[in-house]
Amino acid sequence: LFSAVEMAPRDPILGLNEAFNADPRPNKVNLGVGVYFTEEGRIPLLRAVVEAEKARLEARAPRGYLPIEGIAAYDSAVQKLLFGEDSPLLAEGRVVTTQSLGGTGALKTGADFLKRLLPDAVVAISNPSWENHRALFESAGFQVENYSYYDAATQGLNLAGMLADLRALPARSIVVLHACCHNPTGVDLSSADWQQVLEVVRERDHVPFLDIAYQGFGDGIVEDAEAVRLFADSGLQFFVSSSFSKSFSLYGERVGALSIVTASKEEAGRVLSQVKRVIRTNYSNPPTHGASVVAAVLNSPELRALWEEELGEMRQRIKQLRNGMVEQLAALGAKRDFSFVNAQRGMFSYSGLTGDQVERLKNEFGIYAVGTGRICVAALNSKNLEVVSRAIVEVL
Ligand code: PLP
Ligand code: TYF
Repeated sequence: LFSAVEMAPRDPILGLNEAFNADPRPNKVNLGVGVYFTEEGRIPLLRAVVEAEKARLEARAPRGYLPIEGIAAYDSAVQKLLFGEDSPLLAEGRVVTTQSLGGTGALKTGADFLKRLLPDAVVAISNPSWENHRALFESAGFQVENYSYYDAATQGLNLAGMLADLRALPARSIVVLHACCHNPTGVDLSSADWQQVLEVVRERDHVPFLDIAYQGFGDGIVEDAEAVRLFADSGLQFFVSSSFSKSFSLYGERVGALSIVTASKEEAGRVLSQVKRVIRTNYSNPPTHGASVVAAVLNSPELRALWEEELGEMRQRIKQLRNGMVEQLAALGAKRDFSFVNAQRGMFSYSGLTGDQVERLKNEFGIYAVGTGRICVAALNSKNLEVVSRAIVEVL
């Protein structure tokens, strides 16, 4: 049965973790996977999460099956976070939200539903994008293409190329957009850029699929939802996949959501029934713990305030680390100006390091980064910042 099974390639990012864990060098540094680490190098357990978990344990909450679409209080809290408390779309009942297995699960459920709706559509993702975007949509049966995004010459956005590529796609293509904190580049669109993208999407009748996995890591919870709000105001129908893996530091609990903006409450009912069918045939219904914790935090004024404070601390600390890296590299006489790192948003920086340089960082210094030169700034700390900066200067 298995004699002809070929070895599948490793996930380029998760595979790095395995190599890192097997590395015996004590001063090794993992800048590969997108995870936020504290100053002590640990994945934080947020105080708001601890409080909510304590209450949940004390209540001896039963673990029955959830509804297929998940916890109602969770789904509505997600909607408010994405679209805003006063969103007319929510008041009109036009948004369908289902709890999902992380942001990845939301993308897959959305992709499977879209395959039923638009079986021949082309999916377009940014060049570059999170590796799993292509794999997820291909595994749902779509042809996946790239649209221009990153401009290596300016270390910024290639807006003209992006708009031209979106225009050149077949009408009614599915366009996957990183709503904030672009993975892997850290390069985001300005408000004016978003407006232009929206106009092309409208003109070409494309189906926008906004992926927001880092809300609150860029400029703030509301600020980072700007693209979602802009599309919400546009009258278009669109998809949003969202994740609490990073913003609640709940990576392993798999807490995310798929939201679909429809034209009417009646349409929303029909769409929900079909999304539930996709979920039922994949995993039946979602897990209880992570989403009940997130719902408890978002729906309690005290815990919500505590979470916003903790998220704000993570966001500010990443900005300090970006600046720390820029300053260290300059102080060490790096041959290149790294100030672009300060303009990037979220966990990642496309550092401009080549594959060979990344390989040397690993072999000579035990510093792990993605082969594309992506580094996770949120894995730096005051202890490893200088070591990493020295090594970068060394390999440049
Ligand atoms: N989308 C993007 C752009 C991401 O970077 C990630 C990272 O993990 C995800 C989706 C998936 O999120 P999750 O880990 O919640 O599945
Ligand atoms: O890009 C990252 O590092 C995160 C984590 O298959 C991740 O988004 C990476 C690869 C993967 C799943 C999650």
